[in-house]
Amino acid sequence: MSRQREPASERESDAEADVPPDTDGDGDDSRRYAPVDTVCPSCSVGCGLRYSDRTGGAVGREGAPVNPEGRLCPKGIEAFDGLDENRLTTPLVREDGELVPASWEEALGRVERELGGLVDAHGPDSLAFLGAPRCTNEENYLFGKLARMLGTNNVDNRARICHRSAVTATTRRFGCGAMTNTLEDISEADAFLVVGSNPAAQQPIAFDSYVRPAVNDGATLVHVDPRANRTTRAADVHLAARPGTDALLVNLLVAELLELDAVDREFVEARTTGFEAFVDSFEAFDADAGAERTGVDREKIRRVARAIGDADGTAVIVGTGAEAPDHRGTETVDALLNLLLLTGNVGRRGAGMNVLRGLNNEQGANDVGARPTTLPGFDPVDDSEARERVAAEWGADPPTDPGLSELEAVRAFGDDVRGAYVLGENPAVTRMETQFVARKFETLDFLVVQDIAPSETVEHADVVLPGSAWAEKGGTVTNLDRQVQRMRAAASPPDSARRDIDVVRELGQRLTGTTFAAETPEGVFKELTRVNPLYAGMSYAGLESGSQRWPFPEGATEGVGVLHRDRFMNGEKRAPLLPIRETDDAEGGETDVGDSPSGLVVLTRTRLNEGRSGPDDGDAPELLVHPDDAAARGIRDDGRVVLDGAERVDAVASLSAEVREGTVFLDAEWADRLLAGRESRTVDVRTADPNSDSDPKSTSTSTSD
Ligand SMILES: Nc1nc2c(c(=O)[nH]1)N[C@H]1C(S)=C(S)[C@@H](COP(=O)(O)OP(=O)(O)OC[C@H]3O[C@@H](n4cnc5c(=O)[nH]c(N)nc54)[C@H](O)[C@@H]3O)O[C@H]1N2
Ligand SMILES: Nc1nc2c(c(=O)[nH]1)N[C@H]1C(S)=C(S)[C@@H](COP(=O)(O)OP(=O)(O)OC[C@H]3O[C@@H](n4cnc5c(=O)[nH]c(N)nc54)[C@H](O)[C@@H]3O)O[C@H]1N2
Ligand code: SF4
Ligand SMILES: [Mo]
Repeated sequence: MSRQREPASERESDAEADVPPDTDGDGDDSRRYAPVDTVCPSCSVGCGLRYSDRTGGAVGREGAPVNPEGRLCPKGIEAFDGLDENRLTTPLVREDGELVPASWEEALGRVERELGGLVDAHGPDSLAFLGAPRCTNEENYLFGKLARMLGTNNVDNRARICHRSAVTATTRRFGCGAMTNTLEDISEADAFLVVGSNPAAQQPIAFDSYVRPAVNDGATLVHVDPRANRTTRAADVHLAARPGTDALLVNLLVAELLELDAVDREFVEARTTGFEAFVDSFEAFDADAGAERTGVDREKIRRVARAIGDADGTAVIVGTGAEAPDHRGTETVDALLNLLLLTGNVGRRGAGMNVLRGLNNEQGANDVGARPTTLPGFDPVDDSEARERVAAEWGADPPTDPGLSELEAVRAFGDDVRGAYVLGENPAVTRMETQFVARKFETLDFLVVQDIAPSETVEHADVVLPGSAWAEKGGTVTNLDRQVQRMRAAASPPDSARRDIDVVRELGQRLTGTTFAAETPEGVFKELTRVNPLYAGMSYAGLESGSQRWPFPEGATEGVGVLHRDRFMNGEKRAPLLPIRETDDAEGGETDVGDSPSGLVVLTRTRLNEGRSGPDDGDAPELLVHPDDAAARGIRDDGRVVLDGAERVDAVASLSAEVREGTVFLDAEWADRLLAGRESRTVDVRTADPNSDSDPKSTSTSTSD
């Protein structure tokens, strides 16, 4: 599929507003934003918004694709707040160990020399490109193109980590890891099975506009989470399974569904393989023992199975809590896919596997190829047709061997990887051991970081390039249900900061010696539609007043809502049902609980980027403890406690039945310190109160679900 390049004269202007600070000259130097139609940068839901002079903040846009009523959550309303604070406004280069201001020419020249020098001396795989789920499709596309034109597939983005199991398992079985359905159609579900996800708090407009109304209309909401939270409050049933037993819990549901004969035979016949072996694998399944291990009453599990059996459509929603703590297993999601296939809840409205992604352009960064194993459009890096497609466009063959993932790349710093280009992410903060990561960054020969604000990663940089915040750039972003929308610049970057896309383009030109990229985001998007078949039929004109959803083939008038309708995205008619021994963690699996007599499983939530407070604040964090666990340890409400994990953390106890017994909840900044580099989430928890009278015998066996 080769199409003519657009003649230069036909390149549309992007109509991007360049709004200088203090346009009205009233001496108030707080920045003004143009009221252009753009997209909320704060989560993957992708609500439409614009700046309002009246409110001095963001307001929703009526008729926007995701939030047509113009609703925004508090985080969206604050999207423009603080954009000027703490900005990087001039390039920095390291001189005698210190980062000092430099000209763009000096900074870019150094990046060109250093990265180019590493390629010459050690080959292109000595470089890693890390970025950027907060940046646009166009920026991520060019970032991946730069890596590959230089000869390496070492390009990744770290938002892949937060939904790794879900995306991996769904891709393996259905050929595509994206949300199988759309927000709009899942509102037709009769049952929602929400596992390890708190959408009422984390994707509030999606939840309030598409899930809550269905529940108010009578759909059953089942929340599987060891901690009760905002989503639980809207739920009909809360299954607080012990951490580590989610797959077992889902298998218990499947066993009940088999017993109820709630199998969609027609679907199973037409669209699955392995049914007999699947059923056989449940023969020796001991449901009573299983229920016991999950800590959930079997009758409650039966009730949920009946609701799913009776439902016309069941939609599964998963979040970061469904991820394997070791970032490797896929048991929970595989068990959920079995449940969906068995009940015929795939390829139709009001159903499906709905992975609610996190950051605003997490989906898009992956779609356009900021991944070590796939080219734009998810074709493997060794797929000959996809390779030809990009080679025709780039004038260079992409490398065939898969690259390193972000975690692998960081581990290889100082060894195989000598230089890195980090765009809009902060990989120095990870769940790996902090000192280890810091040491790794220091072993790099050269690190360039393009960011808008100082960060832990910037501290290690040799060159810092000040980029543009979301409100200062144009381009497209792709939301959690595959809708591509236009982000429009409402201001220009402050001082000598530059638009991210311009910086990547210039480095591309310098390092590849080619024109590298079109001059406008629109030109780059046009190129992207030629290399990514999922975006083939899209255009800025088509996106003008709304969204276009992938897959959007060339010549189509609209995108596809429900995936896998007649065939799975891998071209197969059928997907495998996986026998229980491949998904079950009942044997040999761990519940985490009981590793040590005083051990409790630490639950946390995604590190919130708003109001980031941390261990430096001096205040001890709050630890939610179940009253029974507290009694067993002599821990009092408001009493001081000590947690011994990778590091020691001192906290103040708050007794609450919100957490199930055997677990405690702690905010991520502290949980990270406890769990850094460990595979187990279990830590010792003890009172720091010298007068406490611990009575281990008072532990009760009741559960909080
Ligand atoms: N306001 C705000 N919204 C955000 C973000 C933000 O920073 N602020 N971040 C965005 C990002 S990047 C992401 S990835 C998403 C995250 O969205 P979610 O994944 O919905 O967010 P979490 O609060 O981390 O919820 C995970 C849930 O899993 C539960 N959990 C923990 N362990 C287990 C377990 O073993 N089994 C089960 N069943 N549940 C478990 C936790 O108790 C918690 O309720 O949110 C996005 N939305
Ligand atoms: N320890 C620990 N690690 C985690 C998590 C956790 O809870 N704890 N959460 C995980 C999850 S769910 C996620 S999604 C990831 C998030 O991982 P990151 O995306 O690395 O997280 P942030 O801290 O938001 O870092 C984003 C960086 O990009 C910069 N930035 C923002 N917008 C732009 C832009 O438009 N252009 C440029 N050039 N820079 C920009 C910000 O200033 C910031 O330094 O972290 C994962 N890792
Ligand atoms: S739900 Fe997400 S996209 Fe919508 S306003 Fe809130 S933070 Fe922004
Ligand atoms: Mo995330």
